[in-house]
Amino acid sequence: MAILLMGHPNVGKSAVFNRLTGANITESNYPGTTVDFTEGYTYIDGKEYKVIDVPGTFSTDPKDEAEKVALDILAEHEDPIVLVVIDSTKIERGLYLAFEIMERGYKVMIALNMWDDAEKHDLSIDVDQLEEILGVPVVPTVAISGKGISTLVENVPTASRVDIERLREKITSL
Ligand SMILES: Nc1nc2c(ncn2[C@@H]2O[C@H](COP(=O)(O)OP(=O)(O)OP(=O)(O)O)[C@@H](O)[C@H]2O)c(=O)[nH]1
Ligand SMILES: [Mg+2]
Repeated sequence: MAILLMGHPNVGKSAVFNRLTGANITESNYPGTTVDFTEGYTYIDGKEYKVIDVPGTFSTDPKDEAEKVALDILAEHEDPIVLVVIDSTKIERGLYLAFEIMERGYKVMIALNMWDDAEKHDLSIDVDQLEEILGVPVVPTVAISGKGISTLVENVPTASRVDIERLREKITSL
């Protein structure tokens, strides 16, 4: 089983990756490209998961080589869990990508990273309501301090697919 860390550039994917994985990580070039990606392993409830720090991507419509690699990594894994890492201070942008990934039928969970910055800017995000509406785990994290990472790990087995039509109905009736 694979956990793919996906998100915009500079949202803290690698910081989350480092928290999730141990020392045994490998960095390599994606075949035929100059794009680097890193993979490691973690054990959750006695089950081994391959964790991949996927190159940053803005959308599932690739605009450059790194984004193309991100989508290739997504396509080559059998039913992965996609952990979408979002900068909490730019939540709409991150959710846009999360929606695109959900729409493709992947199991998804969300880390609202940079939660410390959101608090500093007095942004109030109702995590419980967001989780309720989306129907996937949503966990505030501060990857640099490790805050929220254990909750993130606990939630990996509950990552889920989203019925996009039902989600649309829910959102439009808000
Ligand atoms: N304040 C704060 N800074 C963070 C947090 N997580 C990561 N950072 C910082 O944000 C910067 C980007 O983190 P990275 O982990 O490199 O982000 P990334 O998504 O892997 O970036 P790319 O690989 O370039 O796409 C670094 O300076 C981190 O130290 C967080 O939760 N809070
Ligand atoms: Mg990175």
